[in-house]
Amino acid sequence: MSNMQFQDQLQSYAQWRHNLSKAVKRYQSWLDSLNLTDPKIEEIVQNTLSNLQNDRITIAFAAEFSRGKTELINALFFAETGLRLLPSTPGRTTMCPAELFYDQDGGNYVRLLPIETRLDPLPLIGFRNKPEAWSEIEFSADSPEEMQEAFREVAAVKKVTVDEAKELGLYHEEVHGNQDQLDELVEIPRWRHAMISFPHPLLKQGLAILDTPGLNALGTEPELTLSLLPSAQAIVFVLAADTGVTKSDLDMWRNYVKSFRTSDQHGLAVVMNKIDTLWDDINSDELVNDSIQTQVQSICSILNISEEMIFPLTAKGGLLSKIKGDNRQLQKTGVPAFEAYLSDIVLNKRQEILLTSVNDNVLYLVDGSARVVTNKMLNLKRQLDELRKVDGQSQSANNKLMVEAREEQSRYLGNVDAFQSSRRVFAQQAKRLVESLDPVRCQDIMEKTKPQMVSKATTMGMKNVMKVLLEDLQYLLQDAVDATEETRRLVKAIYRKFEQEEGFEDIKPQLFSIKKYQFELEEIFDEAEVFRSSAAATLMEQRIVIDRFYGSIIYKAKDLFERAHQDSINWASSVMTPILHTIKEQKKYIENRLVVLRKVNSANESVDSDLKELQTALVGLQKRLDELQQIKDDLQQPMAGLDLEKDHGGHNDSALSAAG
Ligand SMILES: Nc1nc2c(ncn2[C@@H]2O[C@H](COP(=O)(O)OP(=O)(O)OP(=O)(O)O)[C@@H](O)[C@H]2O)c(=O)[nH]1
Ligand SMILES: [Mg+2]
Repeated sequence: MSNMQFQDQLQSYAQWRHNLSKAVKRYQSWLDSLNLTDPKIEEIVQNTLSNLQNDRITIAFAAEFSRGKTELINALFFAETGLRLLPSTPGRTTMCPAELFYDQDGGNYVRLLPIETRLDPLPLIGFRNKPEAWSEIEFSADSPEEMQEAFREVAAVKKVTVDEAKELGLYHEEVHGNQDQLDELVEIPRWRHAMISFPHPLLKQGLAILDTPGLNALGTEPELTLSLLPSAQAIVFVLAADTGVTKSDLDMWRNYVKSFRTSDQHGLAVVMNKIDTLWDDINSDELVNDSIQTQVQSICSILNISEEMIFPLTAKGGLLSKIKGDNRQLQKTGVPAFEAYLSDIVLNKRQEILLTSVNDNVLYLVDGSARVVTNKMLNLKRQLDELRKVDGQSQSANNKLMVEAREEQSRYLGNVDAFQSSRRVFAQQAKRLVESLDPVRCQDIMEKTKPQMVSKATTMGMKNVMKVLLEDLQYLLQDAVDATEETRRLVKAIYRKFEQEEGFEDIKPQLFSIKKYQFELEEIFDEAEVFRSSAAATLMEQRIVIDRFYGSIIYKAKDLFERAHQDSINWASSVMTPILHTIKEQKKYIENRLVVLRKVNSANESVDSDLKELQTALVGLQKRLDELQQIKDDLQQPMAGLDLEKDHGGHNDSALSAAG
């Protein structure tokens, strides 16, 4: 597959995403026009929309230094510039993680975060919102040379004393040799992180690429392992045919990459690069292929992965043949086969995730809306039947109906009372739930642990502080879990009461769930634990790293509590809405009924116009229901040209078809 085909696929993916957004927006205005929206619904719809709009597909490249990650990125995505766009040279080259993407409001730039910011306890995520901390280089996207020049900065280094390097946590014996003079100068990266935005067609379609430096930086910049790699949709691990699987390749695989193998959220591929080093003018192609195959088998057994995950190729060869326009040679390089895989896996995964999110969130609401409209229609139909019955009936029969209507009215008033007292009880309980998730409580725990973590520079000491932190946060969340349980029970009881005593049919509360937050907290700590134990030896003398490491966990945990808190507030303000809707509907029904009966009773006024009005209203509602069905169909539309393994049409159509 050529770059063009990948681009085509990305384009139809972008189109599909756009259609999905349009359907969600149509649902939003549909809700508005019927006055059916509330804060919780609005939040879910907005979240889904922003997920769809900000959706980026990130491919991350991770490996030991000099395996050819950057060369592979050049070959895969940027060959049409005719240049080696990102710096790739023998030895260590890429010095800081570099994110390539297209910033819709930002134009063309390389933004660079100075390495000294490592001394600041603010984690990398925090710096994203501090533009003043970054240096910026602008360039013209029409000039590949200017771009190449600007991109060279990701390889920039500077000289500092051993002492300064140690303070930054960047002194490594295996890189710098054994320096016993503290004022000796050593090289360290100039930048901590690079964000590169330019209007490349693939980036404009929502592709983002993460190039990482070799192992060292992974060991010292926890965010790579804690948030950058896990947030990528696909991870590409690169090995080189001329070095085979070395011990440090294996360490890196085990500590940072392997865990993605079993993840549903990520695609993982292993590239065996530099197969050109096995090419040979004397041996036949067949012999060369055999030796490639032998290496592939050996990688399979060492990494314990299946053969279809491995892609033998030459990045350098791919880049050169693309630049020369030599298509035959390009096929031989193995790059096109890998491109095809990337486009399939990335787009499939992304599509699956988005469809699941739409399915779990918006479709649930659509079904609820359908139920509301269906109930309205049933009420109208009842009124219509009644009107037809009373039209032309005897006075006494009508009087009987009038009595019935009044009885129903007092039942309604009873419901209003019952609802109000339930709502009071619920408000008490909801307050307890919302308070249990108050981010201030999380903040208190963090602040309590912080001085302890700074003072404990030994592995054992850190491990204990970490354990205490984890337990405290889990305890906090457990309290919220208990509050959630009680609240759920109460809500269910209230709904049951209205269902059994008042005959409210088919109204279901949306229940607040805390599971996803529990799960997320555990994931944060799992990731932290992997990082902590894998880099333990290095960490011992690197207090800043520890500090930052905790900093990023704390940042994530705080963010989690803030989201859960907001979620509980929105939920509390809207969980009673379905009952309220039904009661309002009941009120409208009774009022209409009384008006009609009075009319019929007083002067022999004709009810023809009322009949017509009801019929028109019914037709109108049926139209709204049809619109909703169309929106639902559009929300479930998979992207053209991609097969999905999973069936996402899980929701049944009962509510929509019932009224049809
Ligand atoms: N023979 C051969 N050399 C390659 C190939 N791919 C990359 N190289 C060379 O390998 C060297 C390292 O490549 P890089 O792309 O800089 O490697 P990297 O993995 O990005 O390394 P760091 O940035 O240091 O982490 C460069 O000199 C490349 O030209 C290939 O397919 N064949
Ligand atoms: Mg590189």
